[in-house]
Amino acid sequence: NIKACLFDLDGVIVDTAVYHYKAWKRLANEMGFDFTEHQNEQLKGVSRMASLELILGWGNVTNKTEAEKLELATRKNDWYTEMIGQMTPAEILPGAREFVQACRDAGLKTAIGSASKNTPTILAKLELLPLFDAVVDGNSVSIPKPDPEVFLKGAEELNVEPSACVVFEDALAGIEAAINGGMKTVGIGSPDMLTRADMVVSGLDKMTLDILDKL
Ligand code: B16
Ligand code: MG
Repeated sequence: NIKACLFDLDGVIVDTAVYHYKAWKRLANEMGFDFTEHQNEQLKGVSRMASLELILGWGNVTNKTEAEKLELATRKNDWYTEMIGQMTPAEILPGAREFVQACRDAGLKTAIGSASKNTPTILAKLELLPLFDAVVDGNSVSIPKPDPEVFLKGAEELNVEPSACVVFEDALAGIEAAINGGMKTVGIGSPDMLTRADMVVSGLDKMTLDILDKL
């Protein structure tokens, strides 16, 4: 029986992908190349430095030292944090607050499991911090999804065994991380992409507590 719900942040609770895209695009443009919104899809759930590596590859940029890469990632993050600093609770994705609250009202534990180091800022801006019993993010996790570390840490902080946890994820690597951790999965997005999830819904506005019983 389900005792806890663990939520990915970007793509599940809020759509920060548009801000990531704007900031990465600005960085790429400064280096003299561009990439598409379709390519940007591949960056979802991927850590900051791994995202940079992918983008440099798309621009055939091969001459950057590690120090230069750090500088590039920092520059992108400065633009990104400027944008997320303007976010308001109006940007919470449809049904997200309501579903998390419904979980809590039903006595389930709730946690965030995100790759983003900006998670605390985003949750504060969205005024969602009180809705989560635990927050595990890019600041406390060293191995990226599809490694289960982020969700296993969440389950541990909630004191719930992995088999009693459901993970809500929009990225395939995140679904795989949850499966690798022995958890149930709900994909947020399209069933064509999230083929390994136990079930897929288009958004948390389509979730109800009784669906959880059927997992
Ligand atoms: P940051 P999630 C991920 O968040 C994003 O999907 C991904 O695009 C981003 O690169 C990553 O966080 C790291 O973000 O630069 O803020 O540390 O989907 O795991 O909530
Ligand atoms: Mg995500």
